[in-house]
Amino acid sequence: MITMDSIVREGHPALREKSQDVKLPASEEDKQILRKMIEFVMNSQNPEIAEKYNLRPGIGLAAPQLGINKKMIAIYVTDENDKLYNYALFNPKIISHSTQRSFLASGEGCLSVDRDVPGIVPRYAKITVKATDLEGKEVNLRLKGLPAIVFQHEIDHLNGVMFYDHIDKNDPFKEPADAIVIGR
Ligand code: K3U
Ligand code: NI
Repeated sequence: MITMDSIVREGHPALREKSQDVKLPASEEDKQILRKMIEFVMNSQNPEIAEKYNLRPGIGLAAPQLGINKKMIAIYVTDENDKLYNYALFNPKIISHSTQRSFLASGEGCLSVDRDVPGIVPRYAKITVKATDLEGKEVNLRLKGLPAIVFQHEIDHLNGVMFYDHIDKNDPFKEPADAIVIGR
C-alpha cells in the first residue's frame, strides 16, 4: 500500500516536471498504480487506518507525488451538499473554465509540502474536465466549489505546478476581483 514514505517532497524533481500522457487502453501496471492512489486517499481519511499507518489526511493525490510523471490523479472529496466526488482518472484535461475565480478561505495544503504556506490561491470557480476512468470510459465533469479546486490542484501537479506558485509574493492575501470564497 502507499504510505507517506512513498510521497516525494518539495525539492524532488518529479514535482517540477511535466507528466506524460498515459497510453490508452491503460496497462495493468498503470491501472494498479491508480487503484493504489485512490486507495491511499480513502485510507488517509479513515481515522483508524490513518493512525495505524501514520497517514496525513488528503483529498487528492497525483502520480508525480509518487515520483511517477504520468497523467494520473485520484480525488476523494465531498462538496457543500455532501455529494461525494470519488475519481481515479487518466489524462485529465481542463477543457473549459469560467473567468470568475474562487479560493479556499483557509488556503491550500499539499502532502508533498511539510510546511504551512499562507495566502490566497486563486482558482477558476467552474471547470469542465475530460478524462478516462479505470474502466476505460471517457468522463466529462462539470465542477465547482471545493471539487473544482481540488481538480485544479491535482492537474497542476501534472504540469509541475505547486499551489504556492499561484500566491502573490508581494501581497499573499490579495483577493481576486469578484471571487467566490469557499469555506468562510
Ligand atoms: O486539504 C487537505 C484536507 C485533508 C482532509 C480533509 C480536508 C482537507 C489536505 S492537503 C490535500 O488533500 C492535497 C493533497 C495533495 F497535495 F496530495 F494533492 C490536495 C488539496 C488540498 C487543498 C486544496 C486543494 C487540493
Ligand atoms: Ni498537492
